[in-house]
Amino acid sequence: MSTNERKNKGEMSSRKVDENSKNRQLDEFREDSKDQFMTTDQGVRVNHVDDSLKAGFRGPTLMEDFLFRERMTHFDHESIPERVVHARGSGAHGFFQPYNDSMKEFTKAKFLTDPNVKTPLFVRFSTVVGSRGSADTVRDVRGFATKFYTEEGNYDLVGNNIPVFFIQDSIKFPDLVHAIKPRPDHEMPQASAAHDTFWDFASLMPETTHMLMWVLSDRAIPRSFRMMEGFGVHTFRFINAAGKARFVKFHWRPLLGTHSLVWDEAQKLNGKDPDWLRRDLWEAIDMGDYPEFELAVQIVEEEDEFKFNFDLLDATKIIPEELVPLRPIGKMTLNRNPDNFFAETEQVAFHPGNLVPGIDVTNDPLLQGRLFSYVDTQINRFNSANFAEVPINRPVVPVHNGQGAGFMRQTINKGKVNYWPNSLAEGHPKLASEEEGAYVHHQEKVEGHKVRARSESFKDHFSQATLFWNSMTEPEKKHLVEAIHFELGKVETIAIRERMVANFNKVAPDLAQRAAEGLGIEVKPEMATETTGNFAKDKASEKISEGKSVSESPAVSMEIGKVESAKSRRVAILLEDGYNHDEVMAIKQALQSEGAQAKIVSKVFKNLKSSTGEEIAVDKSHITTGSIMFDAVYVPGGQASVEAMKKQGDVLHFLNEAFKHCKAIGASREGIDLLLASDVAGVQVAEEASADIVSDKGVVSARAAASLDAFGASFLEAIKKHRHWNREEKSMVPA
Ligand code: HDE
Repeated sequence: MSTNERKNKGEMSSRKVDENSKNRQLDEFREDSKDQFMTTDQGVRVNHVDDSLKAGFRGPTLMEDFLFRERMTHFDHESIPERVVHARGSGAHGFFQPYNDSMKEFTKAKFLTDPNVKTPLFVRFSTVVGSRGSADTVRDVRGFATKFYTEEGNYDLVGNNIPVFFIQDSIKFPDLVHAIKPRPDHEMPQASAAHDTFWDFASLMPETTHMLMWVLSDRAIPRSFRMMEGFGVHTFRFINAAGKARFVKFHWRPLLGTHSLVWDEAQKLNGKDPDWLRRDLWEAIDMGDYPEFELAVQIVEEEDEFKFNFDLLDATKIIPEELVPLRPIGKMTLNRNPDNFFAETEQVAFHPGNLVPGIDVTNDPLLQGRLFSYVDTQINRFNSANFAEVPINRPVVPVHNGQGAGFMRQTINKGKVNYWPNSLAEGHPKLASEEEGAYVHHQEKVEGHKVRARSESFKDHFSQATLFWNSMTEPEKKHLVEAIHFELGKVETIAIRERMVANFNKVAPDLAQRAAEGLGIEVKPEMATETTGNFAKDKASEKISEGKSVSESPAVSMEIGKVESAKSRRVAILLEDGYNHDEVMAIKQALQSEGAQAKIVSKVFKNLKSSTGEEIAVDKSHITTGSIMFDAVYVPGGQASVEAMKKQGDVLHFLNEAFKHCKAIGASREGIDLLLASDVAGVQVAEEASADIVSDKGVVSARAAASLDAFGASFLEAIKKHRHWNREEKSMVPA
């Protein structure tokens, strides 16, 4: 057996992948300085790094100071260009495991069909518009990109938390991004669409309307990366072992449910903790609250391509789940934080064209453009085609080809042959057949004239925007209208506001009316923009006109069918000296038993003394935190504690703000007096001395507290609901 044959034989068996394959591979590149001497990059030990080498104590620095030069050169070159979009991101490692082999019927992708395989993966969540140092909780689409290190090579699912996109053809992407990014003259505003240029573009491009509805909804201000859905957006293809192809849409569903912040809270968090989402992800994984997402797909037979009243290749459309239900495939668990932000989260390079056998692309013109853009952009970021060799990007299976040169090449390819065909290396590396795992593109008949145009089947830009609006609950509609008031209220050019409202009028007259009311303008339907694009009637457009649709899609609402869970929710317990220890302990335990986190919040950091002499440590002082950093708040009894807090503006503000943001509030015994001293209004509380548990609009109180267990259970029920929007109907308290 020749060396090559031996090597290849070994490699065939080394294509087996397990949950830890990537971690083991990364281990080869990890550096741990514990118990080590400091060295230069050349491995020479260093004795002093506080002074440069000088001619005399006060003399000039010498050119020969290799230590100084090395440190400074390294520092000067420490950054790479940030991503042109999705610059701000947070990463995590994890694995994916199918529930069963039910997908075998549809795809030959092994990592989706073998329930015994745990495929390692890396996820990067991101915002789109802001630069790398921008705040997390801005109103924006979130990126949700997953790199699966499968035994058949890397597969990237580069999705977003919104299932549609702004535009239909990727040639418009540079215009879209220019319009939404800060203005070219003064580079403002950062990380926000609320400015004239974005809405100018949007108002002239009606194809953006459906996506705008999602971006104006609470989906664009997620409570946590762990609580948002993910979507592949485009229609892709599944190919099974027999070569049969079907259309497929990918969905990630968070097991904690899909939940959002409120806008006032999101804006305040930008100041109080601009790393809110990043920190939330990091801390959850650090504490063992591993984020979990279910992967599900919608599958459409090829012969049903024109069964709907929209084009499956149009990325501004969803397939309503009511028409094609989701089929669960398996679960992703994120269980490890990166070791090094730059090496992993910054250097990870995704590409929708990283495909494995069993998954293929479609002719969606938005996807087609992406297939070019991602590699191109990596070359700008890495200045080399060798970015796939960076540890986080390497597949866990062997790589062999003749592509051996370029900046920063790591692999040392042996031998004189780097071309194919060859006889000098006995035809190695050899080509694989489809049976041996080669990627073979799905054969699709394509014919047509060379045209710079779109099918008329892409022409309808409003029906699904209307579907979205019709599927919202009233609180969701209210938030969406308020988002319009904010976003368009920041637009100074009145004609842009008017054009947008006229476009909204095509979505739903009541939406336009409500939007106009907050903007001081009138609905002028004649200002609506005509659909742009060069459309042509073709077979597809004739066929889809008869296709199926729905008038409502409850699945797009975040409120209907909401997952209710207290898991990993953060609850503030407001205390001062003299608090009731039994109550605090009982509620803390009740919260923890359902996976919620309780934190003691007080004026200053110290050990607080209870009315019965016990002590408890303060986790957060008021100056370092705020209600916006919690999901719920609890005020236990204890006369002295409550009396002290009544005099603190911070405490009253905390309660008022939590109330305004519709969060669960719990109060027992004298704790209720603090509620009564605050601006919490329009809800029933247990005022009477004998009152047992009163639960109204998420405010749970118990004066007699006959059973702390029952009180804890009621409070938890309120927390699980996430928000109590019915409170919003009442006049609001200042926060
Ligand atoms: Fe991207 N997009 N995109 N995009 N995209 C990038 O690639 C692009 C689109 C998405 O965490 C860039 O590596 C074009 C849709 C995510 O590293 C760039 C078009 C969807 C990420 C690029 C789109 C996405 C990117 C910038 C229109 C959801 C972050 C840096 C045709 C399905 C990945 C980079 C990460 C990043 C191009 C539209 C998702 C420039 C041309 C639709 C999650 O290549």
